[in-house]
Order: sequence, then C-alpha cells, then structure tokens
Amino acid sequence: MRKLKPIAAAIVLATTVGAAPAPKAPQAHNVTVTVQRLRALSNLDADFLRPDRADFYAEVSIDGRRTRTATVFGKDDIRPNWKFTQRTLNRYVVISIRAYDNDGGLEGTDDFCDLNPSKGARELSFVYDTATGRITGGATGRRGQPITVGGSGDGRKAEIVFVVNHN
Ligand SMILES: [Ca+2]
Ligand SMILES: [Ca+2]
Ligand SMILES: [Ca+2]
Repeated sequence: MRKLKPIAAAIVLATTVGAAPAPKAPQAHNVTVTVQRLRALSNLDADFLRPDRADFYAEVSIDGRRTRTATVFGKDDIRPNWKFTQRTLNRYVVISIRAYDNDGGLEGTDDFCDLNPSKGARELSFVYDTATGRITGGATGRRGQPITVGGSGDGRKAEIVFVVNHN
C-alpha cells in the first residue's frame, strides 16, 4: 500500500473530524404540567348571608393542545394535583395556564381568575425548554420544581403552585 504523504494524511484527518454528524430524528417528549394548588387571593364569589367559596377549574394548553378540568366546588384553597400531558417533538414547548371560578345562575359567566403578576394579563404563559429544563417567560423556574405565582393588577386574583416535567 502506498504511504500517504503527511499533507494528504492531514487533509484526510481534518475531513473526518469536521464531518457533520448524521441528522438525528427529532426526539419525542411527554411534557406534563401538574397543578398542585390553587388558592383564591380575592373573594371570587360575593358572600350572601354566609361566606361563598370559590369553585375552581383550570385550562392548560401544552404545545397548542388545550384541556379543561372538572370543577371543585365551594373551596378557596385546593390541592387537586391535576395532571396534563402532551406529546411533542419540539424542544421549546409553549405552556399556558388559566384558572376560572365556575359561576352559574345569578352569578353569571365564570370568572377568569388573574394568575399573571402583570397588569392586563390573567393567563400565565411561559416556555419550557426540554433540553435544559428551564422555564422562562411569565413564570421562571426549573423542571420538577414547584413554582408559585400569584396574580396581580386585574382583580379576581388567585395563586397557583405547579410543576413542569417531561420524559
Ligand atoms: Ca364568582
Ligand atoms: Ca363561583
Ligand atoms: Ca394580572
């Protein structure tokens, strides 16, 4: 076999090192949002003769898919552990959380509770990075760690504790 001249060997080596890796198929993740707690910071139902407690339910959107829970009636502080899971191929996953107080009859339409600390926004919306586990946007934190956020500036305030994770 003919021996490569040093310069030719160097070119072969450089080509091998610099070669682009074979494209990987996008990896699917199951992203889960768990609502651990919802607590009324405002009086969401007007009291009449006796205290009237909130009737919470939540809507969570993960990567564009929105799901609603059932209502927990007559409690201002609940620990429902509602779980929402969505399969996605995206690294960055947009998540939004809404809380409502179910109202019927004379109370009219349901109250859209304020979970967002910013004035003019009630919905909590943020981005979850499946590569780093970081949560940024309307809420900040990390994968697997409970995040507590309270609404402000828009009345009908509530506080939420939630966890985002994926596998
Ligand atoms: Ca109400
Ligand atoms: Ca109500
Ligand atoms: Ca707000």
